[in-house]
Amino acid sequence: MKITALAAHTPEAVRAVLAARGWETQPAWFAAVGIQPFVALIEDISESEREALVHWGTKSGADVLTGGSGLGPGGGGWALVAGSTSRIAPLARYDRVPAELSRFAPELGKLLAARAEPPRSWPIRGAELSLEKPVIIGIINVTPDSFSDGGHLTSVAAAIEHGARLTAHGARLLDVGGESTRPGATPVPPDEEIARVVPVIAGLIKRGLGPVSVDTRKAGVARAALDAGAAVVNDVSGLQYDPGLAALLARADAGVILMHMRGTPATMDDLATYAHVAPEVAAELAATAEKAERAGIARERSVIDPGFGFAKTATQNFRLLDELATIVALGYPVAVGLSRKRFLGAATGRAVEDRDRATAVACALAWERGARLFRVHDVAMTREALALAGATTNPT
Ligand code: PMM
Repeated sequence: MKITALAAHTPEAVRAVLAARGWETQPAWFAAVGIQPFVALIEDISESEREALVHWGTKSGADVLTGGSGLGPGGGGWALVAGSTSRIAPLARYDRVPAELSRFAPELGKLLAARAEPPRSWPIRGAELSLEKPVIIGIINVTPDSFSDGGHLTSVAAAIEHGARLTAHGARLLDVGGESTRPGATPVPPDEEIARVVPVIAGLIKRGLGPVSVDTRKAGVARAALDAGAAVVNDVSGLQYDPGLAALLARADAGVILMHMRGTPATMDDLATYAHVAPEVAAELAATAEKAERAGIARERSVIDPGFGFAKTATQNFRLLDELATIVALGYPVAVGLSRKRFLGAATGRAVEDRDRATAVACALAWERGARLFRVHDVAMTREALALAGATTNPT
């Protein structure tokens, strides 16, 4: 006799064992995915729903832990349901569960579907970016502090040259930003922001570089950038800053990055208050993505981003990176902006200009947890880290 404990953090080990023993590709894959653990926290439920869940768990072999008052409008109780995905799956079917539990089916169904069929590509204006391989987004910041040593024309030329370098290093999208969103930064008037980003976007497109994304919270700037040829709008405010942006994006065919933050760069540091950061960021991002869809932005055009460093302490950023799967579970492609951020310095003791190695490692960890898009300054180093991460987690 021989007993081996298999790697269970992905379906791959189980799939390989079954395939080696003659299973067809599809059934081997489905069985392996079914064995993957699924853990769901269900909140605001009633006393009778809690009891029904405990009873269901006993019968179906799932672990169910419950607590809370069971009082209040939504119920106030909670349950943690855990087990292999195939054991939990019947809970997402009206016809397979007692009537008291049918309220959970639609939401659980969405989560299970997202896990079974994660998005494989991202339609942006004029292109479709495959997510089977990491998408590295190269940062081109055209804020004055980035180009303090040059006049305006030199700045534009330097920014375009920089874009050419990032592309040569493997960037699949170039993100042009004209307003600093660092903690405490003051807003830039729209005309000034347009004057900074539009010549660079137009110049990149003219050189055949891109696709190009514009990093802005403002509808006016987004409109000017789209007119200049941008294919993506990256909104760090997640549609909170400018009420006109959602309607503009609904009319355009651009890709959209919806980032999580609370407040504005001026106020966000005081809003880093979470009981449990990943589920709270996930809930707030889900609300943002629904708002986008209600405004008429096609669901498949939205990418979500948990907003590392925005209204989060260093400890919260570490928790969020570790629990990134909670964000990925929402079913949208996930982008991460980890590059050179303060919390990387907190872990490594390195100054901002010496954080590219930490950035590359953090991106590899994020890939392993399901992120697919990576916004970075040093594209070459991150590409190397992600090439390794991709080769390890995507066996061919
Ligand atoms: N971070 C910054 C700016 N834009 N956009 C997205 N989508 N995600 C981010 O994390 C993000 C962003 C701030 O970083 P920088 O000042 O180094 O560009």
